[in-house]
Amino acid sequence: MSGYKLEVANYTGNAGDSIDNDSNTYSDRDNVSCYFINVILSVKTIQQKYGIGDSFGVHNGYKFTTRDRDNDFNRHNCAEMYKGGSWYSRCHSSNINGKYLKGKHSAHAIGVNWSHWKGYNYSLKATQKCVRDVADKVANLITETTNQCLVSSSTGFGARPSDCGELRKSENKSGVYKIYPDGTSGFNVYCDMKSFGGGWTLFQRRTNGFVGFYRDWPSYKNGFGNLKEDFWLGNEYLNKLTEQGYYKLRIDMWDFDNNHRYAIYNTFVVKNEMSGYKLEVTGYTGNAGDSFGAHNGYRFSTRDRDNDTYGHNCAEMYKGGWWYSRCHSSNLNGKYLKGKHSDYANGVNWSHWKGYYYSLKATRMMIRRA
Ligand SMILES: [Ca+2]
Repeated sequence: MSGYKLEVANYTGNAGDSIDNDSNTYSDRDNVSCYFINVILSVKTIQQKYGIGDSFGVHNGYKFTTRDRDNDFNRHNCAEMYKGGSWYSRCHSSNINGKYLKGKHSAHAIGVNWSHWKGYNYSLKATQKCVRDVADKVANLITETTNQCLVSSSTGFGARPSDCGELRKSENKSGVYKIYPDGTSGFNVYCDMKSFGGGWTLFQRRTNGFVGFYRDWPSYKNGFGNLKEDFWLGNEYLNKLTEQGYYKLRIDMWDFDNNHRYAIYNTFVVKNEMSGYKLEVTGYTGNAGDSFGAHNGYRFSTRDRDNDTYGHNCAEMYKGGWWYSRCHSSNLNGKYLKGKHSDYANGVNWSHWKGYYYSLKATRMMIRRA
């Protein structure tokens, strides 16, 4: 038994034919088939009607998961978390068997979502009666189950949130909170509950230069500074956070004239220490220019640990800890030089916006589940 493993390719059209055949297997008595047909009809309808982005292809190769059969690649049960049945991975970019929430919804990714079109907080309206019927049935079933389990599950979530996004279900004030990513006994982070929808877990902030960032490997590993002011959360924590699910990265920057620019990356992972806290970052959008994407695939370097691909030690040359290559297009952990500086590339630099001779006034790096 493959667990109804999904094989899709080439989302522009090839999926259609095999989907038609499968749709004949629909049976009201068989829940799995119900899920199956619902997904298939929805995908087809959505793609044909709107010609929208491929939020389904990434599910290719994964097994089908339901609330009572966890076949996904997340430590938790994606079906349970996102209230559907699907070929969840870790967990989803589309959730068309999610709850039928009729448009905008506040809880993350539990609706009939198609992330590349409407994001994770908009539940689609099904266009075919058959789909709608199945969706309603699933929704009813889940509502019943949720009601039965309400006490234990809500207590569980509130007590051990895996990140600031989950914590936002019970807290709406920005500040320092303890979170419990997978495989940890918990640690403190700063949560931004206001900006851009809130639920952001901060891992870097520069505002005034009082905290020095020219530090060694253990400092960058375990973090330093003050979570309420300037700090680096720590590569170890960053690894634990970003490996427990899909995260996007948001970077905000300000210059000394109080201009603001930002960069968002749709995927962001920091691998473990064995890998050198290797960076995976892709999918830039924003108005600051892409000065971080070029660091994708590189390991972290500090003044005492040269993991870069340059002949000399970039961290030592440019006075920071970063995912240096040969060496950088951004250096947000560089020296706090307050605007224009004469030494090349050793400030808090973001080359695509301010070049290599301007050190930014403030920066903030934060993550939220994608
Ligand atoms: Ca080197």
